[in-house]
Amino acid sequence: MIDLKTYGFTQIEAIPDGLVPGRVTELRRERFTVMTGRGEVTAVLKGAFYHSAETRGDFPCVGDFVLLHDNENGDSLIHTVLPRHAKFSRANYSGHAAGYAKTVLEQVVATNFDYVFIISSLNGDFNVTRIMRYLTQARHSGGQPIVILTKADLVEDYTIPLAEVTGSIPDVPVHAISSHTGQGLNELDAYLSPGKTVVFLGMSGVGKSSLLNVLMEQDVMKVQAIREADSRGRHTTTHRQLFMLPSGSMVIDTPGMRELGLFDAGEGIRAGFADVEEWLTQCRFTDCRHQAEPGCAVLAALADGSLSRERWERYVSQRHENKYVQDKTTYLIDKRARNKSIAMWSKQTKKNGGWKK
Ligand SMILES: Nc1nc2c(ncn2[C@@H]2O[C@H](COP(=O)(O)OP(=O)(O)OP(=O)(O)O)[C@@H](O)[C@H]2O)c(=O)[nH]1
Ligand SMILES: [Mg+2]
Ligand SMILES: [Zn+2]
Repeated sequence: MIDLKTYGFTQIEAIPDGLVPGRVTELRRERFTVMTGRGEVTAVLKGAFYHSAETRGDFPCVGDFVLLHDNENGDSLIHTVLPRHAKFSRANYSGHAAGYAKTVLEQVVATNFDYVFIISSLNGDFNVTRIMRYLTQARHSGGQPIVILTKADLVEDYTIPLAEVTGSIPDVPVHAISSHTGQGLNELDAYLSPGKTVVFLGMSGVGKSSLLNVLMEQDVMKVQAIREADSRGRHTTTHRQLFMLPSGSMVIDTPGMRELGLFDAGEGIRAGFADVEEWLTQCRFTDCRHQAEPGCAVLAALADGSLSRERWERYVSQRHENKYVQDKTTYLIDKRARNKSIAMWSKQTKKNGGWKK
């Protein structure tokens, strides 16, 4: 018997008859692996799920605690997703045409974690703006963001890029490590205590699975050399999976993202750029566009150097992207709600005397 408490499960009030609790440990296309009291089982979604979920975000995801109809002779059926205490989402653009997305859907990457490791390599592809985008998305995920700079063995002096990151985000812990030499790994012990879950996020090739393998003390995930020409990864990991470390904490490894699209990031932006938003409140006009308006506090702060241009530009571009995504977001509306709105609409048109030609 497996004690689900070791997987971070906290007893819920009453589990309905015929259902058992579990934690989703793996997701490949429509197939789930779920850790239950009798070990790992494979599972699919109960059909009703597709009709009652209001948005894609309600579908189960790696890290979720679920209730399922256990089936000892085949696939079990996932019946309910229990409330989440943490969730990391990204924007999933579809229908790209000449740089425009037709629609944006929420893609939930992982749930119910305690820490978000924003993993970035110190080698050729090092980029603080990108780290800050991940950070914006992680700030209101419900987990604590931690920045992990990998491959410290590849750079002559890692303290320079380290100082650049800590200077840009003074409120977030940053660690420089090497999975190859073991440097800095002991600094991570503080996060890896029993029952805690950490999600690994970052571009392909930054060394997420390499770090997982070191922490697991065995190779559980494939790793692959990055491309010589541009230091980019080869998208080696293709599915999300939760692992139980020997320390009793859990890691969710994820596939590297080509780009992280901000999704519903308003609060994360406000939290990460509170200083910038403070200047905004001091402009003379409430509808100031901070371009040439008299009494603009932002222009004044930029001019006297109390606000750096780089920081202002990062803020403006994240705000702009978040607004764009908000405007394009569509939700999969469940059929009942859609039918109801069609019924209401036809009642309305009848009352108005039908279609006016
Ligand atoms: N020198 C050095 N190389 C590293 C380190 N960590 C990872 N690498 C190398 O970086 C390459 C990519 O590592 P992976 O662990 O596959 O990267 P990943 O982030 O899991 O990539 P995806 O699965 O594609 O998202 C491999 O060649 C690793 O050996 C490190 O600390 N030092
Ligand atoms: Mg990987
Ligand atoms: Zn202004």
